Amino acid sequence: MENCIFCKIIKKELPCHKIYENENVIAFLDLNPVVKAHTLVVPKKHFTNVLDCEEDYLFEIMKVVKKISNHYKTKLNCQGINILNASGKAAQQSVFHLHFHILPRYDDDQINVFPKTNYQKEDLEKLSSSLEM
Ligand code: DGP
Repeated sequence: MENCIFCKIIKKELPCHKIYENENVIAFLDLNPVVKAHTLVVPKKHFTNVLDCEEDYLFEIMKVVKKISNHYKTKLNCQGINILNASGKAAQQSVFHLHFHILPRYDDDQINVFPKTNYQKEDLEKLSSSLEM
């Protein structure tokens, strides 16, 4: 992928602040961190997002997500971790190379990644039967 910024980082054509790397996955600090140690976990193979990612590859990525999350729990003494992914523009994806965000969290950090809204609850019974796969 010629113009993909994360492909360029993977190929070492652009710098990054690397936390971890193996054969399939690289993890580095986000350039626009929401919290301290905001980290991106990125497959070395180019996928646009979760929707087109091979399942086996997804497993390799999640193994690294878990490894780094546990590392941060010990190293940073954080009390929680958010693992976030944006798949698609409507979901606020801005870099179209699959990645997962790891956000170390603290009880008193005042960050709200799940804001309360006035969204009207639907009839969940109806909704679930219409969505059942
Ligand atoms: P998303 O909006 O979910 O697609 O997240 C993309 C993230 O990537 C965003 O938090 C900022 C970060 N980012 C964009 N360009 C670069 C870059 O060149 N280097 C690094 N380290 N992070 C980047």
